[in-house]
Amino acid sequence: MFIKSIVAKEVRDSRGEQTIIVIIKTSKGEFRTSAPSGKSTGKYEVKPYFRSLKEDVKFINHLNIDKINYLKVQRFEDLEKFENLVIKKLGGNGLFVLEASLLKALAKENREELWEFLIENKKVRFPKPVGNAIGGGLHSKGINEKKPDFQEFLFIPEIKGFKEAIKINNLAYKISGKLLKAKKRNDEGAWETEKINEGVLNIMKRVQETIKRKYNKEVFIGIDIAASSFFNKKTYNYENLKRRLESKKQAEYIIRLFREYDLYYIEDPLNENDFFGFRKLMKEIKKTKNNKKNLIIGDDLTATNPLRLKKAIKRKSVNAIIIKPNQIGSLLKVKEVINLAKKHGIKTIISHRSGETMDNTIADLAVGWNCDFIKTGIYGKERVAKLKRIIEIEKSCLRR
Ligand code: 2PG
Ligand code: MG
Repeated sequence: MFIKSIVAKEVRDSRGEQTIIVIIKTSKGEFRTSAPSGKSTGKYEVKPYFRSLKEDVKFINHLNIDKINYLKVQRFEDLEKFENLVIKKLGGNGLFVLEASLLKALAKENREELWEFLIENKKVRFPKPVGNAIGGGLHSKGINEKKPDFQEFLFIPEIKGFKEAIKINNLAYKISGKLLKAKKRNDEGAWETEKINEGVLNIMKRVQETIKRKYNKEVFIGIDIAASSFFNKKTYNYENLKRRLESKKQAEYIIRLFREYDLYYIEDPLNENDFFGFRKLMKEIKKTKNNKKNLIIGDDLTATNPLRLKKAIKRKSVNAIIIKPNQIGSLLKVKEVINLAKKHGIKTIISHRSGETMDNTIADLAVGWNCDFIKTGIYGKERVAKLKRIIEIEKSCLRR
């Protein structure tokens, strides 16, 4: 592959904040990737930029292209040679967009799409969608100064076929909005509400029942508690519930919700250092006899970092992990985390961030790397861009 130019620029994300885009030009075309940004970012994520966005942009614009072409990067594994040139000078966002654009260019060289270039066993499996329908926490402003403390209320359709599953999530979203009489949406396009935690879960139950009754389809309920965002040294401070819970009580509260609402998916129920608390929840869900494999998921806990996942595996803290490429930056590391998870039977959930762009790279990564789920919103062009991309891939596979 012969690179003609590499250009980095600042662009705005869905929150109107500045982020980075990288465009690589080769004789085969132009390949671009832009980065998302989190609001409930974890302590163990790498910084999005090495010193600042401006400096990452400048560094990329000054890369020595002859030197990069000399490396002869051809396969995914060759990324290592390239990474050595840049890894110490870029933050997670800068590194991710640069590497992703490079991979897209490489894929084209092979006359492949990114997902095809990445896939190893040629057996295409599609992820299941995890759709954020109702919001709270740091992503929401709330209504009349009230909002759920939990950050996301998610629907996960138990249906074959990605396109069909998306239809069910759209229905779940619409019915939720109606039952809540919602008018406003938050950062991720999820409904804003003044209902608090269980109030929202009651609505979700009704949505679930309606979908079963009217459409004869199954949809599971999930939450992202994003517990680190309201944990303060010793206690979980429920501002909206006006309650403080110590760690033990927090775990008990979540276990109660898990039983009462038959929660299938529980993300970051405890703070990002509490590997043993997570383990307690894992033990609890194992005791439950039902026909689904309930998920205890690490996001801030694991931060897409192989070392943190190793720790979580050793302590039996999670059975699923959120994968956000810009939490670590290096796509080699992202792949390493995914491989490690698979080796240990841990489900992988590739995820958007609350601040997004129209970029759909995570859709290709999800299919190419055989992830079990993809978490994005249900509503809003930046979220739908990712869903559409998977539907497009699904369609192209059906045609073959
Ligand atoms: C999360 C994400 C995405 P943020 O916690 O899972 O929904 O939020 O991007 O703000 O970290
Ligand atoms: Mg999360």
